[in-house]
Amino acid sequence: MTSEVEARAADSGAGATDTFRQSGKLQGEADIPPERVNLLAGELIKAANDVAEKHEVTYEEFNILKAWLIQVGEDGEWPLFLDVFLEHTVEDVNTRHREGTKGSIEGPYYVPDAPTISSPATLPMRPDEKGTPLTLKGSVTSTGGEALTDAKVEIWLADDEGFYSRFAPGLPEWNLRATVPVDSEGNYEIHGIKPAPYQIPTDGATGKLIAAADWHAWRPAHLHIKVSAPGHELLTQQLYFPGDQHNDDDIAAAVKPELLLDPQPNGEGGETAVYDYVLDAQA
Ligand code: MBD
Ligand code: FE
Repeated sequence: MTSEVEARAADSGAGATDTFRQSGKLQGEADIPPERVNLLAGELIKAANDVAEKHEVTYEEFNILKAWLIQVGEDGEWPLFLDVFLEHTVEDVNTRHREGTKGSIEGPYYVPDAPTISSPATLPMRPDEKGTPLTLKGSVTSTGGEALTDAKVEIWLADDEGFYSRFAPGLPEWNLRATVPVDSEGNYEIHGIKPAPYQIPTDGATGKLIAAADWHAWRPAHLHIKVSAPGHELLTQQLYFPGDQHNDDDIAAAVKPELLLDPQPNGEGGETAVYDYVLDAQA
């Protein structure tokens, strides 16, 4: 069934492009002053020229680069490519000032407004959803230690085969996605599954580069989370599992030691992990 899997991976790339276009992320940001564009675009182009000079790039290599750049766009994989290879640095420089919980990259597969489910929440899942049951629970507080009782936790997970709902056909619309408001004490509890290690789509242009360079396409198993509360900075984050073979060589370089869970067996075949969030107040 290789062709079915390939079709689904390619759909994920194109879906991420549509999702980005509809996300509203460009509003108010389309007006970067010329000095700044000159600085950033100028240095980026200079860096590319320096590589061409240093390694004496051939016309064959130059033309393969052109064809590949065209293909990334045709496959709808610019969000995928940029989120995998660049977002970690952008995330890092934009959250350095924080005292609260560490964040990580959003990646290409977030969708806002997932159904609200009150805590303790069970994620929308198929009756035969594969994967070890996982409960994630904890508190949401300010850096001053007060419970943030109007916080909400959004979560989105790939299924056991590495597919995200809304980006791969054949999955229920909101499978493994939810918005969970904390309870009256500022605590949350979410029941879902432990995702599997994840391979980014290998059949598109991004995968072609990875194969051509003899890299690997793996990310460690991860949970995607956003935690928000009025008056506080939005936390976009991922959580990981100790011992995952790819924690130290994530293709997206998005693992931090503070983001490793410590899940414990719950005695019923599943696991429970506690993770407490601390949000910085908005400046
Ligand atoms: C993912 O699931 C992901 O989290 C990132 C960062 C890139 C591609 C797929
Ligand atoms: Fe992901």
